[in-house]
Amino acid sequence: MRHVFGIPGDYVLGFYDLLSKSKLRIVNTCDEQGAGFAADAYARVHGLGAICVTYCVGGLKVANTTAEAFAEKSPVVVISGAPGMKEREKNPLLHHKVREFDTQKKVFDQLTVASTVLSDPQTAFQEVDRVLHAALRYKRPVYIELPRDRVFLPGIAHHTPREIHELSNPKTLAAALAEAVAMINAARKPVILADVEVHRFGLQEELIKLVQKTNIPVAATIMGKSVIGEQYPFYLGVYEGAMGREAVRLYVESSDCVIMLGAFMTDINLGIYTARLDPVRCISATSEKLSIRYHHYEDVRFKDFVRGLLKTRLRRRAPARIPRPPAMIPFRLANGKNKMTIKRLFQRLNSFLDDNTIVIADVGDALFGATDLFIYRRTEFLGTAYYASMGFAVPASIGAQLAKPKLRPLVLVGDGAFQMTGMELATTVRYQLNPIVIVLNNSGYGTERHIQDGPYNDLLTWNYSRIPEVLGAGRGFAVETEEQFDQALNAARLHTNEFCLLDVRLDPLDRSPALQRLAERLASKL
Ligand SMILES: Cc1ncc(C[n+]2csc(CCOP(=O)(O)OP(=O)(O)O)c2C)c(N)n1
Ligand SMILES: [Mg+2]
Repeated sequence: MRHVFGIPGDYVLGFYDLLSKSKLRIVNTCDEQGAGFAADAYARVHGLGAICVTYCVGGLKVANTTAEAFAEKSPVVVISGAPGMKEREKNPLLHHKVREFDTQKKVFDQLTVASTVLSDPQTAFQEVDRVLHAALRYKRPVYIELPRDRVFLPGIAHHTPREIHELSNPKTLAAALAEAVAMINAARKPVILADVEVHRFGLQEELIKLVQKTNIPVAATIMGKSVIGEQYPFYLGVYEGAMGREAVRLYVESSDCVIMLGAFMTDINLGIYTARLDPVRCISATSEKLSIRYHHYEDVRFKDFVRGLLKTRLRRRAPARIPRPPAMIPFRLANGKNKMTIKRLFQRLNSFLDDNTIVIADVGDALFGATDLFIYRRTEFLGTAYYASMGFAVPASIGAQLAKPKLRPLVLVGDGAFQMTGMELATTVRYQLNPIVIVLNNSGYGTERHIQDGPYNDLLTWNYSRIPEVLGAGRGFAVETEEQFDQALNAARLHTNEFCLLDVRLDPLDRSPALQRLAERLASKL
């Protein structure tokens, strides 16, 4: 890890000074929430991310982004400054304190897998090891509080960071693998359902090897979209119950052995619970549990199970006939003067993406429409398809690009979400990043309009394409027609030294087919 995101304050200034003299690079965002989303994206792409903020006023602002990292399994280390231990005696009213000195710590206990207050130099290093280990083991956020009078105290000398390697119980692992192999080999029509943890645990190569070894086809969930390059011939598409493509649903639900790898059974992942996956036909392996039919195995690590499968005698079968994602329709400008629509926007983007793009979708039709995008390489798609906090995408592009500078982010963001955190574009200018940001400007909270509409779904229209004037950098494009969109994208591709923002004006009621299906389901649940 080479970057730490955040905003300083007096309770953490001492540590910021140490940070600035270290090999880590501090990335200042405009708002702590921006830092939180950036660190989350950094963690998703790189494997670990960090934010450093001040006590309560900063810390509580990243409660939401930490909640997201927890819910969607992203290992973010939250470091917060705090009043010194000496200052806490007699409970004085120091600035930023909410109720008790440990109020913020208690909040983060709920939002992280491990937390610590580094109050004792004797145990501080061990504590850091413990929480970092938890972040890596569970791929979830952790919290480290630094009382400001402890920052410069020496810890115990000669500490070597302990690498803790948790092991599977070899006998349980062997038994689980034996049952899995027997079930898979006996199956007539096995299928793999790959989800988010394949990405978080870096098992994409193993997944491809497993498929190559067995010729078993793969579907992904919407959260796991792009864990496998979508150009692979054994890739079915996104499975999301009745919400997704019917051919994929039929194939997966008629399988007699669904091998679910790292699957997260959320409502959106399961197409608002329209998925029909009978446990008796399933193998489900995650970092938390392993079940095969109705049997549960304890103490088997997800990685060991997936790697273990590669070493077993899984039968190689004749390639099955599978439904493939629909061929990309080459985008042709039928009539350039046509008004832009969501559907045409995604069609055009399909041919724009290449190996060097990372697509980052915010909540709303940016995410739903993106289901049908064709992602070339694995992992190069980020979205918050479960916790679904608006405002993720623009700051996430900062974290993603710093984690992998070769990638140029393509941000898809609704106007509502953009109004929350879009000004983090300033941070992209400061750190010389160059995202292409497409604002889906439908004058409001479009997703909600389709569930239940009212004046509360309207937004003030901003002149998004003129933001570069305010920031003194970047290029803006106002897009009304297909022709303008096409031209703006081409110009953005060539304009690589700073951000480009496309303000794409859409009809307030326009929507992608995926959003239409989703809104119908959600409206029936109100
Ligand atoms: C932080 C946050 N606040 C509120 C919501 C509820 N919500 C879900 S979708 C949505 C509208 C999103 O509007 P916009 O970003 O313009 O995208 P669109 O739906 O128009 O495509 C809202 C308000 C949310 N998901 N996250
Ligand atoms: Mg909108």
